[in-house]
This record gives sequence, structure tokens and C-alpha cells, in this order.
Amino acid sequence: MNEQSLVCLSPEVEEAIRANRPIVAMESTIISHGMPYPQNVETALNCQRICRENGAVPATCAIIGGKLCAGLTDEQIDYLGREGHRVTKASRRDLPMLVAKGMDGATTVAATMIVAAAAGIRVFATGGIGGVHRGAETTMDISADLEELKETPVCVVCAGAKSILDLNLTMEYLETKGVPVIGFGTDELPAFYTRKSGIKVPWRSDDPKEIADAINASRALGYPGGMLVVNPIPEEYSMDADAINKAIDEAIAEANEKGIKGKETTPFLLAKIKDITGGSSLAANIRLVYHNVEVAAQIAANL
Ligand code: PSU
Ligand code: MN
Repeated sequence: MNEQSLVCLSPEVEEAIRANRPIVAMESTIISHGMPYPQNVETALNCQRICRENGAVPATCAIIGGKLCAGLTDEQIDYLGREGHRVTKASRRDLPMLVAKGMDGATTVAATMIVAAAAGIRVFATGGIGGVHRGAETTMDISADLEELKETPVCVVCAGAKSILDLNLTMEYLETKGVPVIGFGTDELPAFYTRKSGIKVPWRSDDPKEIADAINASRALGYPGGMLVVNPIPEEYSMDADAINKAIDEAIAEANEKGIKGKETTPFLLAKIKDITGGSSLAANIRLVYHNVEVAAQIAANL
């Protein structure tokens, strides 16, 4: 068994890698655990279309039958969306046993980076990354996504992180790990549903070509890890900060009351926030993902 024997590429992705064409990886936990059916499947398919319209080949990633798949069929995407929480949410620590058992898993940001890197894909678009949870000083709940950014050479384009997390601690953690964080057209870390958090990012770029140059420089420097591009939600879709923060506080209070822990925490909070906001948070979430796919495709085109 070697890494390549575990990887399964769709014909389109295989051809794009051979021809050195732009490719954008996408995750599948966002499909199974991040959004409800059928909006999850619609969004994933629209992301692939938007990616193609912007000149890049989409590679939605998942573990299927114990293989690390880059590029899924529409049927596989529909399956992950319908199964929802019945599919294993797969992060780094889950891949060895999923492979050994020949199981399916929907990949988080961390696991999608592993699949993308194994396939030779260098840019990845998603909604939000995992980070340092509020109260992590006692729970130690810190997403494996942050360690992966330090270790695996993939550039992740996201809309920052939701303030279900402690955004200050998340930035501190990334700084400690030496992960380059670049605001695309912004000096501030976006807070997913809103464009601002009041937290400065170390670098700003307004040019996808410049970000592609930084990816190449990171490789030339021999850095093992990736890069985080934070791209604010478009103004017209951004939410009212007070309303969304109230919903987030309520969701966190309920999670604490119910004793929700570990890998259940993020999916629980995402679903709760959607319920409390009557679906307006889902609409914003979908729009920001589309925007991230566009920017990721532009970066990939310049590599
Ligand atoms: N944040 C979101 N939407 C998501 C996730 C996070 O706004 O769908 C998912 C991503 O797959 C991310 C994962 O990688 O949750 C992080 O989970 P954890 O905190 O358990 O590492
Ligand atoms: Mn966690």
C-alpha cells in the first residue's frame, strides 16, 4: 500500500492534473454536516459549475469505499447530501481506519487538504475553517484544521471563521504555527457571516496573481505547510452583526447545556444557528462559498 494506491481521481481531474490545468478542491463535510438536504447538494453542484465558469476544474473530495477521492460524480455528491450525519465526518485522525475498513467519509478541511495534496491539487475553496473554540483554555477543543494548515501544502480560501469560535485565539494559534494568513481585499479577519471582526490579518492582497506567487514562494522556501486566504462575504449578502451574534450565543448556550462535545460540536452549532435565524444564515453561507470558489479559481489559474 502506498499513498498513490489509495488515491482515486475522476477522469476530469486526472486529465487536468496531466495537462497542468487549474484545479480547485472542495470539501464534503460541508455537504453532509454543514448544510441541510437538499440545499447541500444544490450548493455543491453549483460550486462545481461556478468553478468551471471561472476556468478551473472542480475536485470535490471525500473518502469513498476507503479510497481518497478527488472529483466526485453527481450521484456521489447526492449520496453524501442525502446521508447527512449518517456519513462519518472524517478529519485527519479518521482516515487510516476508514481506509482499512473500506468505508465512506465526508472530509473536513483538514482531511480534504490531505486528499488534495495526495492528488497534487494546491488550491481549495470552502466556507469556514475550524479553529480554537470558545473556552478552549479548559476544553482544549481546537480543530485539527489548524494543524493541517501548518503541515500540508494546500492554500485554503475561506470566509474566515464563524464566531462560534474564539477568533482571537484562532489567529494566535495560526501565528504560532507560522501559517501565512492573507486577507483578500481586506486588512481584517472576516467573521464568516459578516465582513469584519476587528482582528487584523498579517497580510493583505488584492491580486490573485500575487497570492499564487506567494504559494510558489512558500514551496520554493521549502515550507511543508499551506496558506489561508480569508475572503469576506460580499457586502450585499452580509448579515447584521448583532442578530447573528445573538443566535451564536444562544446556540453555544444550548450546546453547553446539552453537553455536546468533540466532533459533534461544530455540526450542532451550525444547525442550531440556521434554525434560530430562520434560514437566513444558510442563504449567506451559500453565497460566501460561491464567492470563495471564484477567488480560488482565479488563484489556481495564476499558479
Ligand atoms: N465551519 C463552517 N462550516 C463547516 C465546518 C466548519 O462554517 O461545514 C466544517 C468543516 O468541514 C471544518 C469542520 O473542517 O467543520 C471543523 O470541524 P471540527 O471543529 O470538529 O474540526
Ligand atoms: Mn473539536
